[in-house]
Amino acid sequence: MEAIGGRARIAAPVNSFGRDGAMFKALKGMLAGASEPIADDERDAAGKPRVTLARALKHGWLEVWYQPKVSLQTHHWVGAEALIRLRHPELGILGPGAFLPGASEADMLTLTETVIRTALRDWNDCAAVGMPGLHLAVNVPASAFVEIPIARIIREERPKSDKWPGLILEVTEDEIVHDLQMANEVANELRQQNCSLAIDDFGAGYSSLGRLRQLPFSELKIDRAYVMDCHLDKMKAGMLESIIELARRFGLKTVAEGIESSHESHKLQGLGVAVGQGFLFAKPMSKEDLLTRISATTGKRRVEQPRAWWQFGAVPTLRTG
Ligand code: G
Ligand code: MN
Repeated sequence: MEAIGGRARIAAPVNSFGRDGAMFKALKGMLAGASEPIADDERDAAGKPRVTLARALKHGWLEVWYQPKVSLQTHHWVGAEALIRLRHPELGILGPGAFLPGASEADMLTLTETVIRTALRDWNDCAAVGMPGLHLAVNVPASAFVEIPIARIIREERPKSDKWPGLILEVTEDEIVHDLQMANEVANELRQQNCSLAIDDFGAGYSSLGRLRQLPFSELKIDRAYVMDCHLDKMKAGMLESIIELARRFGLKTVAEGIESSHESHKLQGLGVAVGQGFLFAKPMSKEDLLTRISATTGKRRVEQPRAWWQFGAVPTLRTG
């Protein structure tokens, strides 16, 4: 794989930002709720819509939702993970399992770039309702670090406020261990923008512990498989102890994913995990719901700011005070 310097390979996502490009349509749809009718060839024999990422981009059906990450000690929100959802006119809200399998690499890159830009923009709204400390995270396939100028996009589109805590980019461990040099270069560029990498779904794949030490991550997200029933399963608790010890030694913050019960939450807290995410605390929610919930905690009212898609490129002004 080329190092990140290989920016000549910046392809589809940036070019597709043009008037007729996929990015243009994705953003237009996301921001304005635009929708084209579903064509007959987009249905199966029984007339049921066949949903794919390409069609979702074309129709503007994608939305960025957020799932809060909480301090296991205080249960206060400390961050939120951006998760893609598809709002289908006939089928309702769909998760990524329904439309990402089989997607082309170009469409995955368009999606990734759109989510990054959206999360950078959405932080301003979180800050405006009184939660500037909310650390947002996005999921990034390793290929995107080579194909998209992520550091440049962040530099250009990031909120200019000094309260901005940066963006966390979640990458799965097995994807990034293949190219350590690339990962380190990316991490250095990101650090200059106050951003960092997190290992996603840790424990779901396999990676040598020695390798982990060489990787420039600052957060380790423990896979749901280790979390489920960890208060009952001694084997799991033992493995969690090793993972947490490893993270401590390498200076990584631990985040447990998929916490569904208070038993699991207490067990993880006892083992030394600082941050948790899961249905126990909050399910993924639309940005509207996120802002409403933040507003209810901070007491800071939302000021509706309708924003048209063509204003997307502009740096939003930060409302303070
Ligand atoms: O791979 P990653 O951890 O980024 O995926 C997050 C996914 O896990 C999201 O699609 C989200 O809806 C789902 N999820 C989040 N919390 C829980 C949970 O507590 N239980 C279950 N079953 N799924 C969850
Ligand atoms: Mn993730």
